[in-house]
Amino acid sequence: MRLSRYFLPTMKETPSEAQIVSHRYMLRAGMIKQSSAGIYSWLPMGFKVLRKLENIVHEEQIRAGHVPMLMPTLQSADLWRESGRYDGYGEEMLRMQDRHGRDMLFSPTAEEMFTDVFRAHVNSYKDLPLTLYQIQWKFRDEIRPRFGVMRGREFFMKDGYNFDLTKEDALHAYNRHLVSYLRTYERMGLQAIPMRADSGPIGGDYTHEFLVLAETGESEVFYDSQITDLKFGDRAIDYDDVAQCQAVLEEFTSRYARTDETHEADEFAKVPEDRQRVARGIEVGQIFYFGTQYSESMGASVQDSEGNKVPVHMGSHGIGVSRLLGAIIEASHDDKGIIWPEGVTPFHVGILNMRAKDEACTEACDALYDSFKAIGLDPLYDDRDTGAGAKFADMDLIGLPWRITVGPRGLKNGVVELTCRRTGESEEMPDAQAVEKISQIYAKHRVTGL
Ligand code: 5CA
Repeated sequence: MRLSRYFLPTMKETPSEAQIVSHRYMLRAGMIKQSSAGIYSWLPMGFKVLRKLENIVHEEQIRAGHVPMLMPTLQSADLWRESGRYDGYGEEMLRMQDRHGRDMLFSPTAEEMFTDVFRAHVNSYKDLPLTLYQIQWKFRDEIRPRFGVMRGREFFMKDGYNFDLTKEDALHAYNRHLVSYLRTYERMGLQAIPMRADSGPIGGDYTHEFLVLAETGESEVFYDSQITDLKFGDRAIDYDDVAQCQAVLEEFTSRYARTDETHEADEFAKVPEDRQRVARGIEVGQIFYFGTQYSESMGASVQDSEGNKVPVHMGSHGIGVSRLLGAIIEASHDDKGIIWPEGVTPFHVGILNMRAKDEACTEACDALYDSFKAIGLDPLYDDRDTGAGAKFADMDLIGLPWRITVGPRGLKNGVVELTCRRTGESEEMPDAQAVEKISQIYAKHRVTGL
């Protein structure tokens, strides 16, 4: 993309309404614009990162054997009356009526909707196990929407629902989700720690939240510092392998890690004192096993191998996709702007033309731009005829991990400058070598989506 043809409305001034750094940088980098409290327009670069996160989530869910689909955002209240949650959900549910006076609502989550599809089409244990999911907008009329996309009213969420014959199978689905989430967050350059949590209005006994440590996090967390040494890495996982998924779950959840809702001081005291940590975290996902709570109230059952009708065991599993943008920025920035991890960066590399009026510079930049496009990478070429200061400031603010600066002096010596956003280190090299280096860096960060 050439910046002169893109829409990237960056701002120098810090917007006064933004209290935390991710919100400030998302506004300043022209990624979002508030439309009303807790509701945002996604400007092109914000939308681009949101799509990347969505695609990573799809890839990892499909890898785990889960099946994508899409539900409506507006749902009939009758379904929610069946499960008994219509009255119980409270003021967070946005309710409305259609022209015929029928009660409708904007989906805050979708247990009822998925259970309804399941019961309409699945009758036999032979169709199990089954995990269906969607990535769709949700609405919760939060009493205090704040921190930009972190606590919005409208937000983008992946929600998955497993249907299993037995509790044992459903717990395997739970473990499978935990494993796939660990992989997902790591690909986004994040460390998200599974912590034992409270189930809230979704219900259920087994639940973990995934927390990204950050000073601005809304939850207080208590954990054993050994947990932060765990890496999922490149390990090969067979998601059908019950023992392997169980082993990963145990590895990542056996040490003390709780949110304030489930914290127990005497249990925490058993962690060696030098490893006890109290910090803050951002909840970027949650998994639940809730048994037959919804399948019983809504009549979602299958015939087992002996012909008996039994309610299915279910769980639901969510990732806050739009919240993740904020969480990633909270975890990765400096005082000049965002520092995108390679796996989620909106553009792979920035090309800075230091003298747009110089023919040699423009030719060299055009050639670099074409080379990156030819190998399937996505460069952002700052071809604007503006001062160098403004170009550097914008590039630092939007935080592409790599930048190539092309100036007349370097070109005379046959070199361009390659700079790493994170370390600030620069290296001069011929343009072909810079392209090769960037290509290698991104070889393991390709995202395809569905
Ligand atoms: N039905 C279950 C799992 S699919 C569910 O709704 N879980 S949840 O309530 O924990 O939401 C899933 C994730 O959505 C949360 O972990 C959080 O990352 C994100 N989320 C929840 N509320 C908001 C909000 N107001 N703004 C942004 N993200 C949110």
